[in-house]
Amino acid sequence: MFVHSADGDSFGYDKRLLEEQHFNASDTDGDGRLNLAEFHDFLHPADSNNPKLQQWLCREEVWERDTDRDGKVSYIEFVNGLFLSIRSYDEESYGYSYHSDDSKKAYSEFMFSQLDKDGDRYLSAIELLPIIGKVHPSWRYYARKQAEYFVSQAQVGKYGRLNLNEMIENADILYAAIFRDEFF
Ligand SMILES: [Ca+2]
Ligand SMILES: [Ca+2]
Ligand SMILES: [Ca+2]
Repeated sequence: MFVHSADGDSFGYDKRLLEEQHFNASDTDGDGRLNLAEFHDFLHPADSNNPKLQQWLCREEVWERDTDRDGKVSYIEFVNGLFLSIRSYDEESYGYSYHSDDSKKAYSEFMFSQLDKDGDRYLSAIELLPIIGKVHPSWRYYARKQAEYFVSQAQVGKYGRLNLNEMIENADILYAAIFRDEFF
């Protein structure tokens, strides 16, 4: 249960406060400094198993998506931002796609109502926890996308594997896959 402050903002929307929370969530032993493991988590919160960092990612997500700055994510803010991220993740990961605008709308409304656990028609940070992994996919997701891209472009690895010669022969495509902006 999260305590709401007087202005209805349960997490704080000051960017500086958010940065402080990022640091504190990463500092698991609470000594005010980040050791190597904590610093790694700080830089890559989506790859961390630290529940405080997962919660922090949700707070940051609300901050990013809350365009009218009322501290919560409305259905409109959800559809125009988060839903698009989740959709592209589902389409790429599961080949799931939508056949009409009506089915998109129905699915977005369904997903919103599933996430809105307290039924207030807004999404709070804690309500984003179930989908935060899709919004911020881990490095494993990007690594798989890079590998798929390389294999599709190089048209090698007949048996689903690459040998060293194929990698060397297609080095330009390999580096293009690694440095393509769309993966990051
Ligand atoms: Ca520490
Ligand atoms: Ca809002
Ligand atoms: Ca809610």
